[in-house]
Amino acid sequence: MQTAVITGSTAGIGEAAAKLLARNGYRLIITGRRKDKLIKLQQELQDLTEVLPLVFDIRKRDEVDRAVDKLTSGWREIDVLINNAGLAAGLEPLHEGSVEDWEQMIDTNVKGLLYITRRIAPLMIKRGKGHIVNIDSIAGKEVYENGNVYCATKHAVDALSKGMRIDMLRHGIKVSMVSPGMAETEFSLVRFRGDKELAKNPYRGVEPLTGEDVAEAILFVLTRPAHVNINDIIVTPAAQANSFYINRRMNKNI
Ligand code: NDP
Ligand code: 8X3
Repeated sequence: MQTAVITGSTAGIGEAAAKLLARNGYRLIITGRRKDKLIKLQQELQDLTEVLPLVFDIRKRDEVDRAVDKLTSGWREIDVLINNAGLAAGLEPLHEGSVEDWEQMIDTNVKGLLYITRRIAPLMIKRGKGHIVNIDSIAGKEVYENGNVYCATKHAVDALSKGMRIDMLRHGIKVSMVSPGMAETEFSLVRFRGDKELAKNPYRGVEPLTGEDVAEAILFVLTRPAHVNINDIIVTPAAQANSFYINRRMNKNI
């Protein structure tokens, strides 16, 4: 049985990935700040697999270190790390942006990813095997208006994934990316600070991806034969060509 760590498992893509991996026989370490959500997910999945919830804020290096230090020897045998925790905060032109939002995005999407990878990659290297899957975005491939800092953090995830793949090569650790387009999760609600009306805007006239759609791509990446590595999967709704072109009339139900 393989053990997978999924950061940001309390909602959206991470939660869907936890459910799909549990159904596919993975043992799970689920993480996030919201303890109640992690406990609920653990209870939901406990008949399928063993689940260890770890509550920490990925922006806080000491919390990440403490969580990894506390793992018992069995749980330190980690086969898969899914670096998923992340967010966009705000959608403003750079000169009107909030410095607090920038710091939150950089601290979570870039520094948080680095903190946890720095602790888990050596455990994989010691065992001579492992697979790191970084959740990037189409925002990590192209920059769109007002996306400035979020896009920069996702471009950083793209660059870090490429760098990690090179550094891990000699250790037999695979490094992949899954790069989604528009997925309806808590993402927009977080970006627009809980404003439900604004949060619906991006999905107007479109059938977006679900967390489950992205989880399917993650599972595909994880289940390739040992000699195959998927470097990146860019997955968008059928109605989205890229960050700029969206067919808002394609969803006939709207
Ligand atoms: P959600 O808001 O639904 O989920 C985000 C997850 O990240 C939550 O579990 C949240 O947990 C966790 N998280 C956020 N901040 C922290 C923190 N400081 N410490 C620990 N955990 C944190 O969003 P998605 O599922 O959509 O996003 C997941 C990833 O997918 C992100 O990296 C995002 O950039 C990427 N992505 C999303 C797309 C979309 O359209 N939805 C498209 C492309 C990429 P908690 O709040 O409990 O801490
Ligand atoms: C999330 C997708 O297009 O809102 O990474 O930036 S987008």
